[in-house]
Amino acid sequence: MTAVELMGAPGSPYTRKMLALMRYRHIAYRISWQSFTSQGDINHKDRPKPKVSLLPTYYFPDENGDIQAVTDSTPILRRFEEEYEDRSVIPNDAVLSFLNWLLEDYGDEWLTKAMFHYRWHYAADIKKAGSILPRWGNISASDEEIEPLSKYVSDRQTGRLTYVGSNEVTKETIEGSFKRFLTLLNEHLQTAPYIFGQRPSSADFAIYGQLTCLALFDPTASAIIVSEFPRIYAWVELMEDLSGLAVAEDDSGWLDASNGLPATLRPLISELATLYIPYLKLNAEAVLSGAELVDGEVDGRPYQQNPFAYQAKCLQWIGEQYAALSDADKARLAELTAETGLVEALS
Ligand SMILES: N[C@@H](CCC(=O)N[C@@H](CS)C(=O)NCC(=O)O)C(=O)O
Repeated sequence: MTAVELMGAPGSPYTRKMLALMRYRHIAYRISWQSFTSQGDINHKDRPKPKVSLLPTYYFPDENGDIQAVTDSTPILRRFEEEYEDRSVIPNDAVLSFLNWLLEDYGDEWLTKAMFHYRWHYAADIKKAGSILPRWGNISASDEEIEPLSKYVSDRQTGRLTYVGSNEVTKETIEGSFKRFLTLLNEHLQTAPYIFGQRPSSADFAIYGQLTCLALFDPTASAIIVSEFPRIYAWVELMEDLSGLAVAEDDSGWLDASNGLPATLRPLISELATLYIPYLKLNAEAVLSGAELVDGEVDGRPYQQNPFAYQAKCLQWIGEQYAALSDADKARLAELTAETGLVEALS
């Protein structure tokens, strides 16, 4: 089978999500690394540009064989589910699949706030990222060539902090919820190697992607994880290459929810109910009303950021996924997640 082609960067959490996913799924790929230029164009000169320039960018042939640039890991991951049969990352139980969707989205859209915040808020992290990021795509460039690119990338990314919502108002919310998430994941990993049992799901890959930055690269966050949550550091290293993991061909290995959810999974679902979905709603209200600022409360603290249209879409997709559940599955979801507040938050 011909290899899938993409462009990405080792410092991009979504690139790492997809590389690890493709390794696990035995999807052959060919990657070219994003090369920073002082013009700031992250696209390949000889390749079509995607509608929104994001990493990773995939280059897929359309029905006429013309190459199209495609971004957004969530639908691309599901496209692979259609195209490749073995080693699926979506639980076959519709209720678990829905919870997996939510946790994947939480990883992609909320944990990324911690990722961006830790990388571009503290001096040591800015310095490291500024010196390493431009080198990944230009490994043989001289130090003199890299220097202006370091400044360019640091200025550009710190300037984007307002976009992800890292600022003095939200700092404690982002850091506090991140440490709480680490505590909960650390508990849960003591019951199983992956979120939904004995095989990795798309939620594991999404969370792993953000943690490649937070655990392995950015010094402030990494120091917290190494000293307080060594299990999570170890988990991230294991997730990186699961190409050799043996998984049952009969789709077994997903957790069995017939007797309820593991006690350690429920508090992670509560995070969705009390923090992530309320945040998405607040953002969507601002987007829909054309407000200049998302301004409200998240996690019991004041919260402000620029409205983010993409994340209003995320909320809409969650609603569609929920609506697509059968009545019986909706009832089972309510029963399995009782007292987490999830179903109430979805209404
Ligand atoms: N939802 C997208 C997000 C991808 C994304 O935001 N990528 C970041 C890098 S980690 C990016 O390319 N940013 C480009 C920019 O900041 O201009 C996905 O899942 O792929």
